[in-house]
Amino acid sequence: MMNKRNTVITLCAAAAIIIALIIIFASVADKDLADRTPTPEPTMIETTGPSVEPLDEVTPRPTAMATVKPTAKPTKKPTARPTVKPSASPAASKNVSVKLENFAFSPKTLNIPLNSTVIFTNKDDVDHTVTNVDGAFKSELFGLNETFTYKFTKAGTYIIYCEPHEFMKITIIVE
Ligand SMILES: [Cu+2]
Repeated sequence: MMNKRNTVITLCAAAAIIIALIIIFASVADKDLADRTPTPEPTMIETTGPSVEPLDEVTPRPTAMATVKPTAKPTKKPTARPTVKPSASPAASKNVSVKLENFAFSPKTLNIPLNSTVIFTNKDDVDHTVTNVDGAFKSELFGLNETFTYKFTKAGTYIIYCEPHEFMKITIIVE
């Protein structure tokens, strides 16, 4: 029993010594690491310093990319829209000539943009009228080389005839 107790005590003491040595070594190692780290730290700071700056440079880059994208988009949109609109609006209104000749409208069908003006000219030595079936407009009888002018301010299909000669017809489509 005494031998076993002594062995246990010896083992415990040895373990305690070993633990103490480990602690001492660990603390020394920590001190060594702590002593060593300060020396690399300045070099690390120098290395991390420049590496931090690129990080700052990286962060503005996305902002720069974002600033470039919005600037590009608005520039494209205004350029495209004005180009389409002016080309469409000037073509919107125009003056078109229609003849009443040989007891017939010429042409017999006509497509015109909204707000266009049509000038009807009588080329017969017989009086004609320009009369809309729906009553939107109606001319008086007018003779050779006389004209009747009407501006189409509403879109739609206009069927027009001559009152004395109902077979004279023209269809005008206003878009
Ligand atoms: Cu007529």
